[in-house]
Amino acid sequence: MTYTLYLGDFTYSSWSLRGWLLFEKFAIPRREVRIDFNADQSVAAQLAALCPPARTVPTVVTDDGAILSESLSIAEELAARHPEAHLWPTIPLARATARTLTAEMHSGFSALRNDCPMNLATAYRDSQPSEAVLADLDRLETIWTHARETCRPDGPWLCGAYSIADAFYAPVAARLAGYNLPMGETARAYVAAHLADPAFRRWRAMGLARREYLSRYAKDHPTTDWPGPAPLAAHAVDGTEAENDACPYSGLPVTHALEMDGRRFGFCNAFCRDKTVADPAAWPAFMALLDKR
Ligand SMILES: N[C@@H](CCC(=O)N[C@@H](CS)C(=O)NCC(=O)O)C(=O)O
Repeated sequence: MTYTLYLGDFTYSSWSLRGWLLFEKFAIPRREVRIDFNADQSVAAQLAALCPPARTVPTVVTDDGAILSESLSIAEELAARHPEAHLWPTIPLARATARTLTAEMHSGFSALRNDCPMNLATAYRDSQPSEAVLADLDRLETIWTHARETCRPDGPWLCGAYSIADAFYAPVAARLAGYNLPMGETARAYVAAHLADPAFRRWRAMGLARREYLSRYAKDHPTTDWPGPAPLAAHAVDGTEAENDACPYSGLPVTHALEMDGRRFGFCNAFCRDKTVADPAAWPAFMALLDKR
C-alpha cells in the first residue's frame, strides 16, 4: 500500500501536522507533496489540479484511488489498513475514550482555534485569552483528566501508548504552549510531552528550516522564547568537509555541512542540513552519526 500525502505549511497548518503525525508516529511510508500556502492560487485550486475533489490539507490519495480529504477519515482508514500499527488503543475502554476525544477535537474548540492559530515559529508571553478561549481550556483539562483517569496510561499520552487522539491534540498543545495559556496540572504535563516529542520537533524543525512566514497569522502579542526543549547548539557552515561521506537521511553524497561541538557533519541538500540545525536531537539518524565517533 502506498500513499500520497498532501500537506500545507509546517509552521501554520495544524491539520497538516495531524495528518503527518498519523504517518510519522506509526511509521507508515508515504510520498509527501507540499501545497504552497504562499502561492497566488488558493489551496483548493492547487488541490483541484492534483486530487479533485479535495479542497483542504491534509489529503491522502491511496493507491486504490481513494481521496481522503478529512483528517478523521485519514485516521480511520490508516487504522483499518494497518491494524498491526495500533493507531487506536487496543483495550476497548481506551479505544472508546480515544475515539470520543478525537471526535470532540475534530468538531470543537472553535474559540481556541480561531483566536490562537497555530504558529510554531513564535511564542507569545501574554495573549489575553477571551472568556470563550478560557472555556475551551477548562473543557480540555476536564476531558484530558478524564481520559487519563479512565485509561491509566503508564506514559504521558491520553489513553495509553500514543494514539490517534494524541495526534489530534498535538496542535492544540502547541497553541496552549505558544500562546502561554493558563493550564491545569494535567494540561501542563500533557503539553510538555508534545513539545518534547521528537516527531513533533521534526515537523517544527522543518518549518524553521524553511523560514516559513505568513503575515496573516501574526498576532500583536508580546513574544517570548519557544517553551519547548532548547535545541542543541549547531550552525550551518560553508563547504562540504565533514566526518561523514553520505547524508544520514538519504545516503546521497554530501553537499552541505553543519558544525556542532567542533565537529562537522554533511548532508545532501540545504534543507536536510537546516532542519538538523534547527533541532539536532529530533533526528535519530543524525544523533546516531553524532554518537559514532
Ligand atoms: N476538516 C478538515 C480541515 C482541514 C483544513 O481546514 N485544512 C486547512 C489547513 S490547516 C486548509 O486546507 N485550508 C485551506 C485554505 O487555507 O485555503 C480536516 O479534518 O482535515
